Amino acid sequence: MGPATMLLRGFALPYVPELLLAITNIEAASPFRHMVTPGGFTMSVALTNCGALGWTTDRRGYRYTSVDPDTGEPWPMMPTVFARLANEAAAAAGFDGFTPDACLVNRYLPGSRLSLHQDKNERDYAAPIVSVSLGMRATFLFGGDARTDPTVKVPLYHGDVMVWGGADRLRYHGVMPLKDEPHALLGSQRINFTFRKAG
Ligand code: MD3
Ligand code: FE
Repeated sequence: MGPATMLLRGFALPYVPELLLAITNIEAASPFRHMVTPGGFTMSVALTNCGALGWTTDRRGYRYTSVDPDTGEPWPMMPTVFARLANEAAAAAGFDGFTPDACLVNRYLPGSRLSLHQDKNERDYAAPIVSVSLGMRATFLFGGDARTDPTVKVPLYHGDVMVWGGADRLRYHGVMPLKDEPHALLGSQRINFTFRKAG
């Protein structure tokens, strides 16, 4: 894929029960919502966050905040099992000492997609990004450093973990519209956790 990208198939499988329990608690405090981009489009992916910082977007722009703008309360704490999974996956990919302060949780339903973008609202690009996929299969699009660079398609399955860092950290990426192929455990949805060092 890329020189500093590692796909760890099934790495999160032992953590799934704890991850699903944690998600229930997170969404009870900070529900999934469809945010609006600066361009005025409502995202088809629903999202929430846990950790000290959470990613948000509205008409004013993209940013990280310590308070959930919908509830006025801090984002729910990052469960210790989340931080441990992210740290162990990063280490397995060659990034020792990864301590995420933000976890963006994306929920995809059939038809949800994420158009090509870069993740560049984080302060420190030296830290990797760790992403965990649960539920339905998605087709991930991995591009280059320019929006017009060609993309490769990579299927992501329940339990897969991807780690991006170094030279690949600012590559364009996205997710194709989700097909409805119900998953045995999660049904017609896909949940993605993306761990970052944002602050
Ligand atoms: C590749 N999420 O939340 S995995 C995102 O599956 C996001 O929900 C996708 O893109 C998803 O921003 C893709 C995460 C990911 C995150 C950062 C990256 C992939 C990346 C940075 C560089 C290259
Ligand atoms: Fe992204």
